[in-house]
Amino acid sequence: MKKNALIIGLIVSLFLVQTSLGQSIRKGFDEMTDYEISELVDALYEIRNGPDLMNDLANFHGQFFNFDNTADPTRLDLHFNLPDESSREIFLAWHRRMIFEVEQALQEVNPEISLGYWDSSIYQSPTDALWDEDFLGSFNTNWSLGRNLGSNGPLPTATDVSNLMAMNDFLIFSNELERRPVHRGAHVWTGGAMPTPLSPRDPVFYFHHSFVDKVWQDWEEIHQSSSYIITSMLRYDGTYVFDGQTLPSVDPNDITDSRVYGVFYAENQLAQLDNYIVSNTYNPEEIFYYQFTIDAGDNFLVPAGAVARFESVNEINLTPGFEAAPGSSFQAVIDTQNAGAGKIAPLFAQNREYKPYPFSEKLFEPIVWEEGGDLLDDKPIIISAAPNPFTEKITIKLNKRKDCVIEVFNMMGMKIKEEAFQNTDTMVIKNLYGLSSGFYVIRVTDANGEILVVKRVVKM
Ligand SMILES: [Cu+2]
Repeated sequence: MKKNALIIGLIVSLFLVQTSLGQSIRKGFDEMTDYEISELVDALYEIRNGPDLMNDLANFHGQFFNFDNTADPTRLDLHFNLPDESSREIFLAWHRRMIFEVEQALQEVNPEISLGYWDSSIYQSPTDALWDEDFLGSFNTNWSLGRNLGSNGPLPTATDVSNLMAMNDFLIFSNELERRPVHRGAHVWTGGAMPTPLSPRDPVFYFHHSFVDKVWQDWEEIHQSSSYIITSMLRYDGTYVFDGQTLPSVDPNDITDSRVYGVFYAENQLAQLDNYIVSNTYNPEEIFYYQFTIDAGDNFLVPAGAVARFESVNEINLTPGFEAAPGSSFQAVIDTQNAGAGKIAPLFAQNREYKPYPFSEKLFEPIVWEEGGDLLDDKPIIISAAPNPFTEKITIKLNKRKDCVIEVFNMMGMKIKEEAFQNTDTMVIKNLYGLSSGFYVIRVTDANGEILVVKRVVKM
């Protein structure tokens, strides 16, 4: 069911959302070839010449970093909106869209490259290849980033990651991911710009946020229940102009699967490509490059008229469910050039222009990173709202007993139902079969009318 829904979702988003589709296999930095590393490094230098996207993103990120909404509850921001501001939460979706914007700019320099990710639960040494002078090391001096590797840890453990995977509620997962070392760790451990609101100035930000994005994608594969209350995002609300172009409007609920952007994550020398339709909206030729094994099947479609190429140094397996339709142009090739000494990069490295960021002590003031302790405070959280999608009734479980009122709203904001409950952690709302299918919002308030928690659900 999910697969068909995804494909329909992809088709719908092509026509309605009008996001550009890229394509990429993002791999751990440790799995990138010398060719990919040198091309990516060059492209990172290159995209700061001309319209400086990276600086624009850093300034935007700094400007809308985080606001306490008590003064103006409508003011949006990008971070730390949970657990008490769930209706404004966009952390994971916003950063997914933002790193995709950078990846597209990099692919304009070289369509064969993708972002890589830094799994900071494994790679925890300042001497890892990621920090080599010919990888991300050179940016530290050339861009005045002021890194201080390893100074303020801690980086996450493998247990931190697996604990996240076990969480059932999306908003709890998002909150824990953001505040604890899986996200926070790499920011403080790297030092310099990274623990500040201008962190997107450091290229390692994109490697780190690719990892955060992969953790979300892995979680979504298991739980399939990422869901936002908010339907538009800052910068991607259809009004922001960069370099003469108005950026498309993005509903965070349309990008809860990274495949919407043609983004796949490879690990352990395997890239599994599934549930995707090649569209060429962004790239006239979608190139999926991975040094190790590419397995493609399970509803991976290259429709008539579409152009796609798989390229591996080692192995490509086309398994049942893979389809290249008559009239499509599809190639699967083994990259023999790269099997040996490595593809020779058409270097413009010699002509690199270094554009250091103007150092400003004030702008580099570190963020005070909040611990995730909020979840232990007095506010109840929804453990589950099931079934979701629902048909006739829905059962809501809180993590603690409470006197509360449950309200159900439709997406126009009209209240459909209201029921009060005393000293309970399990509430059943019945007689919902008459509702038309679509999205609804469930709001739990306490006896004083204070909003405790809000959750979006789907009527089948
Ligand atoms: Cu951020």
